[in-house]
Amino acid sequence: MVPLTRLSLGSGLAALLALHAPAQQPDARLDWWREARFGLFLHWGLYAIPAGEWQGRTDHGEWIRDTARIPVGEYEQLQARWSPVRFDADAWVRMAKDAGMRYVVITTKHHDGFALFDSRHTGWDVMGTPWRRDVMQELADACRRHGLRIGWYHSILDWHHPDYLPRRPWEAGARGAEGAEFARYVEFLHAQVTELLTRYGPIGVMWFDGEWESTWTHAHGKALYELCRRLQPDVIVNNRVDKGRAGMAGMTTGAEFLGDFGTPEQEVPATGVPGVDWESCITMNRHWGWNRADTAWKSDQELIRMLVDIASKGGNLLLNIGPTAAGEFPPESVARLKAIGAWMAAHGEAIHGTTASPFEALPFGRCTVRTRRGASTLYLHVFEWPADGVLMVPGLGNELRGARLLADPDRKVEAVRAGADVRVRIPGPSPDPRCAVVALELAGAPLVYRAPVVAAAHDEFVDELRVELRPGTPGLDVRYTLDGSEPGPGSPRANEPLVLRDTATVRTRTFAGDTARSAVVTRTFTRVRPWPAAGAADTEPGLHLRVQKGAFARIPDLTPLAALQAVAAAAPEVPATFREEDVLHLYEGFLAIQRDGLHEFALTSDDGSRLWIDDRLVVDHDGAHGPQERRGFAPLAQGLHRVRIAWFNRTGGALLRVHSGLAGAALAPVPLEAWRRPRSR
Ligand code: FHN
Repeated sequence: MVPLTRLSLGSGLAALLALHAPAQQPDARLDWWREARFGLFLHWGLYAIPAGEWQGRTDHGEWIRDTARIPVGEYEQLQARWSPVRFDADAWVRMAKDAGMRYVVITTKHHDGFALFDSRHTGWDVMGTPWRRDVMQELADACRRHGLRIGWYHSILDWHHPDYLPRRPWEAGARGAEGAEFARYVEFLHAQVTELLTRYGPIGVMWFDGEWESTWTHAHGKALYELCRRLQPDVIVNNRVDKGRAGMAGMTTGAEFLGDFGTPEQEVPATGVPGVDWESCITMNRHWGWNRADTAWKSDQELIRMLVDIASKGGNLLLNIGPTAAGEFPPESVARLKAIGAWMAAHGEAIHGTTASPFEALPFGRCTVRTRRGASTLYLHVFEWPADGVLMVPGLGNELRGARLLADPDRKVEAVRAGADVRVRIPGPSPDPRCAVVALELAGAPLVYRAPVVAAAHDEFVDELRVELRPGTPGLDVRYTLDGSEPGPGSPRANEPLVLRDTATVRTRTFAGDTARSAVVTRTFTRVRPWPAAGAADTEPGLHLRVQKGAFARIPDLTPLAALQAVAAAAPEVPATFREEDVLHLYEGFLAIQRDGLHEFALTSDDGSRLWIDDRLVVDHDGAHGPQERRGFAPLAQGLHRVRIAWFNRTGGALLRVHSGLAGAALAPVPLEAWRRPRSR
């Protein structure tokens, strides 16, 4: 039996109470948008004419004026070539509607500044082309004919307007900023937004972008948000109007920033956030604007599962198409819209008007929910069809009222209670391997007893480990066993955290009295021996550093660096003033560990980095990325341990920092005196 010591539960209870703090009332203005769940994003403009190609390179997109460094005068010549003779707004909107999309967001103006609408504030617009048609007017009218909402993508950033600052670095000389006044650009921006919100009828969404440059401030964002809401009080405005977006993860970082929804880009958040509205914008291939050479198309299965995953987390999917210069959707995009539409024809009720899953995770796929007075429907989205035809729905407490297969309503589906869970049996093959959906009819709103939370610093420990067992649903008892047997009503209650001093398998579930209410959670914690310290060595403070120039995308084979002359370094870090690009650092020496234990290490770097201790890879944070942290663990005995840290910086920002601490404790910078190198003779 494992000796146990009991500790107080104060902090755990506080955390549970915070878990269920009341969310602020959702803004009914977004109700249509939440119900929609699915929209079409369109990136269209002059950049469709070169179709991604310029002077032999074929990887450009809507940024081509910048990535191909096209002087503004040369880029302006595209205006005379704009003639999308096959543009048909009705055809576009019908394809979107048939795909199950409920709204369309189109680029009124991208970063190149070219307006796809008739703007009275510039000649750099579609009326200055031989084609002379207002795309926004035609698309807005078509959307209204087909019952879809229309939204405007509008770039704050503008590489054409003489008053926009800053200039692109590569053209700052040729296109000087003398006389440029950003305030005057802001007036122009407001004037065009006013045109877009006063001349085209009710607009569903203002989708701003290009807010990241330093000239755009929170004050500008606030004024622009207020302008939009003053002109159309019901319009929804994304969070890129202001300065609060957390990079490509897209969520808003603080309550002081404006914007009605978060905007993850090319990614789907790991989980939804109750009470937070968000929409992931995703391309069908790799480019937003049309690129003829881009054949990296996502499959319709990938796109359907992405839509399901997003809806199961309470978000929206804004799926992008880059129409061609002729005014057509690429055939690959059309095919994917049709495939998604065929799936939505049978499964749309499991997406539109649904809310997020009440489960933390489901082994077979995802779940969305539709609630109504006194009843609800769980839509079980099955990605992995079970060979035995059985789906287990964990911890579902509701009375069952029926079950059906959306794609094959005549097929027999049996749903029965199995203790704390519900067992759904659907003999035979999946009716849609991309994603089959079982609708489970329930009495009342979903009642899901979440499995207990098993909180511990790590799955391994050196001397002892604190393990906290918390009910996933407040108010239930948590019972557990430590010998691998199934917890029952007579098993010990986890009223306080456990302290393990030997390897143990914890199995736990929640109970209401003697009735099991949740699934069983099983986790094994292993006591390990610490890695032995190196023998006594004559060392001095600091590390050896070897430096190699080169453009790295990943950490290379480090063997060749041994031939390089080492210099002294106080620690594996770079100063905030560090600006060197295309460089690799290799730090080597010892790390002095003060006491036996499971130690945790955090590497924060821009770009990639790796940490080895005693030649074992402890943190792998390789790859080209921005300033991000990654952690790892190592069981270490007191004494000196060999250490190596490799880090490279490509271009732009540079950052390297190492924090450490005993697992479960707060991490702190490694003390300088802990870095040791062999004493130089
Ligand atoms: O720079 C733009 C990019 O061209 C594209 O419009 C995406 C889609 O939202 N947004 C910006 C990149 O984050």
